Amino acid sequence: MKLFEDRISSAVARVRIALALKGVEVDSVPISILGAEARSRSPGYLAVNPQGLVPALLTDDGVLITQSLAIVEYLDERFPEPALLPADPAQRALARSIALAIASDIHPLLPPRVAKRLGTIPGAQSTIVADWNRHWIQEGLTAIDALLSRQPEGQFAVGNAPSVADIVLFPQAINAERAGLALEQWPRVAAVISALRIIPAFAANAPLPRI
Ligand SMILES: N[C@@H](CCC(=O)N[C@@H](CS)C(=O)NCC(=O)O)C(=O)O
Repeated sequence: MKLFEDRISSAVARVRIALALKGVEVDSVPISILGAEARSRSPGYLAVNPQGLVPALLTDDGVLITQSLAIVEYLDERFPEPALLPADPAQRALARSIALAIASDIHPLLPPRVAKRLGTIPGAQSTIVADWNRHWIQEGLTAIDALLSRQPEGQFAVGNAPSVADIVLFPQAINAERAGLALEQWPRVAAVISALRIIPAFAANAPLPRI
């Protein structure tokens, strides 16, 4: 399999963590997403993924899968151990809902294409991108912390094993710290991230810092 990726991407980090948890190796195809020479907007990559986004996974059968959560679920179905979704239907739905609350409602406000557009708004201050990012991460993780607090206290976001909820939460929390937000303000998020930091599949696959 081939993974089209830029290691600064938190959406890529989700797929990388899932691959590492399952012990599956892929060939990496680097696709830079930042700057004027970003390959993600090149005609060659747009022919692969018309959205011009990473990650994208090319299966050994030649099927191109876009969207990190679709890729994670594909990997979970193809390589069932360890399961990335709890067996219990309600827990399974909760894990998906935490993952989607981040992947659909926080992350889409934060990627480079949004920052680029914000920076071109006439009269925008130079701090607009940092302020914008901090605001949406702050609001989003506050809600996630409240959702996690409804769960019985445990090591992980939902249930007693890492799930898709942890896979999506981890990169987002790392980026929150890099944006200058202390995780301690969200006690349940902080506790889950402390547990995940010592799992090699998570620790080795955090999104790389943007230089
Ligand atoms: N919903 C997509 C989001 C993908 C996405 O936004 N990827 C970012 C990196 S985290 C990207 O490729 N950004 C390029 C850009 O914003 O121009 C997924 O989960 O895969």
